[in-house]
Amino acid sequence: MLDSRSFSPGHPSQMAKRQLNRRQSWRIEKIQEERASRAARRESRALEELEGGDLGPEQTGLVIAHFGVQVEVEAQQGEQAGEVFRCHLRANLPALVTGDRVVWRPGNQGIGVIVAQLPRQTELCRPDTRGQLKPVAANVDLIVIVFAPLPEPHANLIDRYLVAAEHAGITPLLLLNKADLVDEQNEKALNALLGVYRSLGYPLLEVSARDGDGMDSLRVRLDGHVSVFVGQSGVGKSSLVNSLLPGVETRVGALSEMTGKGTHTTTTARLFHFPGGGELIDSPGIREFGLMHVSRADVEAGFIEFRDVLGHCRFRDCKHDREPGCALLKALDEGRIQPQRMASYRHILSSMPEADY
Ligand SMILES: Nc1nc2c(ncn2[C@@H]2O[C@H](COP(=O)(O)OP(=O)(O)OP(=O)(O)O)[C@@H](O)[C@H]2O)c(=O)[nH]1
Ligand SMILES: [Mg+2]
Ligand SMILES: [Zn+2]
Repeated sequence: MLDSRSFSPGHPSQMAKRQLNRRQSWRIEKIQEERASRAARRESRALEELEGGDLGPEQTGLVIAHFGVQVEVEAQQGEQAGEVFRCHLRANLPALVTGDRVVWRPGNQGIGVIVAQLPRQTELCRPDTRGQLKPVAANVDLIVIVFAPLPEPHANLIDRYLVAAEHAGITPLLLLNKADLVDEQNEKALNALLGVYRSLGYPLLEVSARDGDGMDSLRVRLDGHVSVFVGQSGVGKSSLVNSLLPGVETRVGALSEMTGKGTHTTTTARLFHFPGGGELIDSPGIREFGLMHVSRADVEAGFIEFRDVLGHCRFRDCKHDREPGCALLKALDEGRIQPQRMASYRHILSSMPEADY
């Protein structure tokens, strides 16, 4: 979750506020550090106890959820296949995420120890509040970018997800949920938005988790895939999971009456199985998707309509701003690149640190 307001060096008024609060935030940081080190000590004691007792044989498992220092692992082998164990992590393991495959050993009372992480096929990443690249889901092969008439969709956020999907080499699917809320007022803007992505050739579905409209075609599209639902808070990701998998009952939260935005109801990515095969990861909604870890070339590669155009500018270091002989500007002029996408591209670049240009 990334809220740029909390760390952008930005406004003078914020600076003053921050200085006032510096002492306070220093104190909070100290308390958090102490709390974390106490948790780490507890964790290593628990681990020692487990390792000292009777542990079952090494076997493979699937990380289905993540809780601070521990993860939930589903057994994939033997009699206990399908059972869920809360697992401690041996020291020196890399950070695990939902969807990771691991080697682990069961202990007693539903507790186990992770011994190793198995290689990832794919990795969907996003930067944390410090701009550090963090994986959020592993081994998915379909990124479902969910948006809705309400909260109002941001094309730039969709474009950022598309860049992340292209970067990770994972197929994206655009999903308009809450189709029941399409009305005369929002229809025109929504159709324009959908038109942009349709003309780029991205697959697109319109559904209503509430009424069930279109849910069958979504089910068919997800069949046999490992999918992750991403998108703004409140677009209905968890509601979609509930509609697709009756009985699961993930928590759903109403939009804020004040802002019309989501209330960040889902707090950890969780994996669910389809009875007929395939998996689905519900992820926490975000406010803003920073892409500070990718280079300018990565961003450009994420705009699929730029591909045939790039490399044809007169200057090799063209910034596609107002340079003469710029192939992108020409394509924009001729309608081969849509103004909204060009604006999005510029917005993403302007949010990246200078050094990445
Ligand atoms: N009208 C309508 N409302 C819906 C639909 N799907 C979900 N909602 C409502 O939208 C609100 C948010 O739904 P959630 O499923 O919690 O949204 P989310 O994307 O999981 O939100 P986070 O977990 O915060 O990221 C709830 O009040 C749902 O009842 C739909 O198809 N139509
Ligand atoms: Mg949710
Ligand atoms: Zn150019």
